[in-house]
Amino acid sequence: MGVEDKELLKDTVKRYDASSIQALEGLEAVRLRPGMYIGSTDIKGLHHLVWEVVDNAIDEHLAGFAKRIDLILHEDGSITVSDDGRGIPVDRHEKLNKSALEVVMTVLHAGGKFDNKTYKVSGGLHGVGVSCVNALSEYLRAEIHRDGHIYVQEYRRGKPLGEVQVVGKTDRTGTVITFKPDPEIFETTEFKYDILQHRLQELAFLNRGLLLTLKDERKVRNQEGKLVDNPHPYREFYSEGGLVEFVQFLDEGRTPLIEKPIYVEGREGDIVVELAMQYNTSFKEHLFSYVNNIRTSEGGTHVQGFRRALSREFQRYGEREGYFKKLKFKISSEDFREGLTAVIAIKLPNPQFKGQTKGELGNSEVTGIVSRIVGEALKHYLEENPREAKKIIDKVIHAATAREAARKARELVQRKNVLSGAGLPGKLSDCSSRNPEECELYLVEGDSAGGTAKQGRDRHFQAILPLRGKILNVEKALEHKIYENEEIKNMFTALGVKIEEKDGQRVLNLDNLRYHKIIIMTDADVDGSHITTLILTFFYRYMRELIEKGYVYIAQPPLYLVQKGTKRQYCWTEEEMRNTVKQLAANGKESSVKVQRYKGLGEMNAEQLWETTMNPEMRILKQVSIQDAAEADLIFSKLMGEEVEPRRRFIEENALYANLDV
Ligand code: 0RA
Repeated sequence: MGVEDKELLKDTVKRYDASSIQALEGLEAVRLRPGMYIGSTDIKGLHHLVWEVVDNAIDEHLAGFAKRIDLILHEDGSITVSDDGRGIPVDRHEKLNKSALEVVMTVLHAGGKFDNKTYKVSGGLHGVGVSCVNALSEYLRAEIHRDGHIYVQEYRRGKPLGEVQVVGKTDRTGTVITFKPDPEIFETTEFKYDILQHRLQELAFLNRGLLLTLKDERKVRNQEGKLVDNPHPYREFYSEGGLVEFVQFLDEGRTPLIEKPIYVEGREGDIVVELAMQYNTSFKEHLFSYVNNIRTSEGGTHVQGFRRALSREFQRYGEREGYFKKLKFKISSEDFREGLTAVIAIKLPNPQFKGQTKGELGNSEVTGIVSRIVGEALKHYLEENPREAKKIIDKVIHAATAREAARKARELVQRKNVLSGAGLPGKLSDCSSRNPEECELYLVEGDSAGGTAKQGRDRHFQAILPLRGKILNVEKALEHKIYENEEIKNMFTALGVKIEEKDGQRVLNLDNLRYHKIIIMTDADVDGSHITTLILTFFYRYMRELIEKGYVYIAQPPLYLVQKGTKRQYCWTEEEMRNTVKQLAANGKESSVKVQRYKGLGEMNAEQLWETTMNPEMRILKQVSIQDAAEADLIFSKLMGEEVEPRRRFIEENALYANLDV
């Protein structure tokens, strides 16, 4: 036993002796209140199990051991996560009379006590320990390769099925964990390829040099419901270039302004800062931030530090070189970020997360550190690359000029609305109530579905605004064009919100907001989800406060109507539909049951639409979180580049993902 291991075990023993009873009850607590440990028991919570194990494996990579992590989705619904790290310690302690492996797998938070992980995440949903995964699995098998031996222990719902066994010899080290999520706990136990794939892709960029693989051995059902081989049996995720490649990936389809992304790496004390940034010819900012590999979709002190450094260094440089002399108005910090695509990833020992969804970094010491590291590097870059610097400054000046034009256009539109009385759009079928708290606005794709919704609604509190075709592509449009767009003008006036400008920053005035539920209702097909994504992107960029306040929802129309005789039942998933067919057929033939698949809202009549999608007693509404919207924005930033080919390919590859079913 190594000195380090001894120390680790001492720690465990201490903890174990002190609170053995509590510890034994620990996993029961996880099963009683799974939401407290993994956030939820829906599809998100289910995948948290996988990320918990993967996070541990990544810690082994960060500690300098694991080079690869392999995921296998098995036919029986279980998943294997294996790595080539050190392997979970297996040493047996005399007093404890338990293997360290068993302690890590069955004692809440023992994993953390064990190795004092430097960048362990606290506060967020990750970092709860592999014992939680064990507690929430119907079955789990841990296989450890260490010191030349293969050790195995199996568990059922967190309880060991036996002792740790030595089952063979090995010449490698690592951990292989196979688990099957417990259907008693989770609403759904089916892992989604797309969720896994996107996160692995992201992790590969965030951890350069780490190989991540995903093998899907499951059969899938085709259109006719037949089992066929998986269309994507195996994929590898690997990035040599890390964040630089991440930025290039995000900007695929956009035209870069400078030759290659600017890359910054630095460290102050325990805090490691990494940044890659590029400017492109678009007009939008795409900034993605991470803390210990976790996306911070609400930003925080690290983002603040970056922005501070960016404005400061470009402002100084531009002034010193006399580039701003001819300008008639002030440059705002927003102007330095137009057309900027950046990824900032920091690592720190005790992150504090705050905000609506804990997606915002709170550690105040981080702002100054990031600002110093990034500022120093940018100053250097500008000195060394005057030609690139000039290109960026030109772009900044252009942005400031466009912002000024947008302000004028916006004020014109907003003034007109005020001047023309109520100014509500002609297409709006308003509700009769004037109490925003009970009022709902349905944003409906297409005039015909809009008509059905108008007939079907409860006009007391439900208003309908049909949107024609695809609303303006916010990603590509110049800001002032946005305010000239009919659909977008209608949304602003129907909602009763105004954009105002304070110190060059846009702020949304919600004082006259007319509805507290804004419900996006589109077809349940690829086009529909595309439009939903588009509308969400718009809200995220121009009316983010509405999402933050929880006012934005997505309607979920049913996918199937199952009928037998006079019995009718709506179904929202394929699984539900199959079960309903079985139920209704009872002992009769399944062919006596009629299944209608709804492709669009247009296939429902007013009564059906009310019954399934609009009636508050019956309907399913998905509240949009800032994370959903940020996700939509990420999808869009790739979807809506300037070149057609990558966009088409991306839509094809992400048709499923784009429905935000995450
Ligand atoms: C406790 C201590 C050490 C590593 C691990 C747990 C560990 C956990 C997992 C979960 C998946 N893969 C893993 N790899 C390692 C430290 C090991 C040592 O000091 O030798």
